[in-house]
Amino acid sequence: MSSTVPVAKSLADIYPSAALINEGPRWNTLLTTFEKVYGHKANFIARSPGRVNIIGEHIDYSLYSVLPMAITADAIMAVSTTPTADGASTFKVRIANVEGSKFSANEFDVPISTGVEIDATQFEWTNYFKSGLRGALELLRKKHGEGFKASNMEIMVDGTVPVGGGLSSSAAIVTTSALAVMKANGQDRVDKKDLTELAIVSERAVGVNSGGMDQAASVFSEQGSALFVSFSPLLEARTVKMPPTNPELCFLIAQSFVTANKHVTAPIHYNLRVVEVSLAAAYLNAALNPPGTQLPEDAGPLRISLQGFHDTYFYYANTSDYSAAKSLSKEEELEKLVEVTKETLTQEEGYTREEVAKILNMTVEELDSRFMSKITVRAERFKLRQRALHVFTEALRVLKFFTLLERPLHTGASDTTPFNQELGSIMNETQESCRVLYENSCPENDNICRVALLAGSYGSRQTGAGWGGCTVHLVPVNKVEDVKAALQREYFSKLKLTEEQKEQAMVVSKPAGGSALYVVES
Ligand code: NG1
Ligand code: MG
Repeated sequence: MSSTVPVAKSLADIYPSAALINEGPRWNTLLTTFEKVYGHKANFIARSPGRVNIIGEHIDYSLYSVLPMAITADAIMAVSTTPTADGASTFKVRIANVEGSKFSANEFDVPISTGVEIDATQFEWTNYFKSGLRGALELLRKKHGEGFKASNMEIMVDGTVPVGGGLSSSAAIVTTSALAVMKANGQDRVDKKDLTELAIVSERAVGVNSGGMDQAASVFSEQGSALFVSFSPLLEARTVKMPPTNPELCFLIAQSFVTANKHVTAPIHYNLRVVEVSLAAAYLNAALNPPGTQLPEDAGPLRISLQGFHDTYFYYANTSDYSAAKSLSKEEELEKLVEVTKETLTQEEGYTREEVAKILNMTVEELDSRFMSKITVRAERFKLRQRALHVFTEALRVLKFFTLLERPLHTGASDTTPFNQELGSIMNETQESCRVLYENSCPENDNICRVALLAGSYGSRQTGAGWGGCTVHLVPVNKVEDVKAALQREYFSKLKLTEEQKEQAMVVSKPAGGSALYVVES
């Protein structure tokens, strides 16, 4: 896998062939709109896609591996640059959107030394650009030191990832923005890992304390493959091909049209889960590791993760057990962690601040300041048992799914139905775990999954953060029409959808490529 963002020669390098018929005209419109608005040609286009997560939900911020794939829908930005005068302390950004009536144009001056201010309390579409810009500037200043001179930028944006739909429109636009700023400032070879890491940190600055799955999927994906992403000990991504099956499989993506506004609900949904799993890690550490064990500081939002506990637990496992622990596979370790979690975190009803503080040997004020000052949450009780059980079992499901894809046992079989069913049932278990243990599903998503399974899907689950958003279904190609018809009849026909929503409601997406640059011929 190349380590720098590729420069595409043609759109066929980026999109699956079926998508080219729409994407060609769309890229042309981007360039002609750019010229109409700014009166000259763009120099280059930056592009990063949305993603669908195949398996591994809500475990990236606990630093467990996940398995997403990039989709065709993406953000594209046409850009032209001009140098700033010698000694200038600011540079100018003009930014507009092809859908000018929905997203109004904006321009602002950026202080080179401090970057741009972002008001995260205002929901403004250019905030995502600004957050990518800020991250990229930081990296550029680090690379070039004080003498760094930034260029003025003129930008035209077009995005096709539905907003609030669980397909990560935010990561698509933040990574595209950061990539555009890097390229505009002379970085022709942008390191994928640098880009991913800066996009993760940048996106946290706009309000949600996410893991790094979306940004990694957006940057690293390659056409035709899913992506196995690991976060610990270091960020790593490798492509995974779907093995040939009979019947052939595809992923159907179905929207629920329940919009999860993460920025508003974060204190009771997403960010609360981030806090809960860190509390669970701290609790298990205090209860099970030798007294005084510090969990390793890691790259998770709260710098303490269940993966960190996992590592120390098997490292310290009583000396008598140690050699046994050493010989366990990753799968066996996770099974063991499920067992000890059940024995240790026994309170189904959750834990109060007082209860957690007590075992951590700190005051409630100290607990608040350590875990809840950076991230605001609203809760009386923290369901540590359920959340930790979801994370450990989900991490195990990812490994099982990945192993099946890498080593399909059916080589040569004329009918792979049992194999297909096995993949599907792992996805179904994820949905059940999200519904019951992580409590991030919603009745609409449960219903969509039920209908799809009855109509012939092997595996159905919500994908992404949940509480609405989007679902993904592993469907044999010869059943796609049946599943679509059933969903149409039982779900979509009961909603009042706009024409645009009708188009987005159900999509079969082949894995697309990740971030790319395209240089416009002058
Ligand atoms: P969505 O909301 O689908 O973009 C979020 C997080 C991911 C991951 C999933 C749950 C952001 C930007 N992304 O995805 O990192 O934690 O939820 O698996 O919040
Ligand atoms: Mg998002």
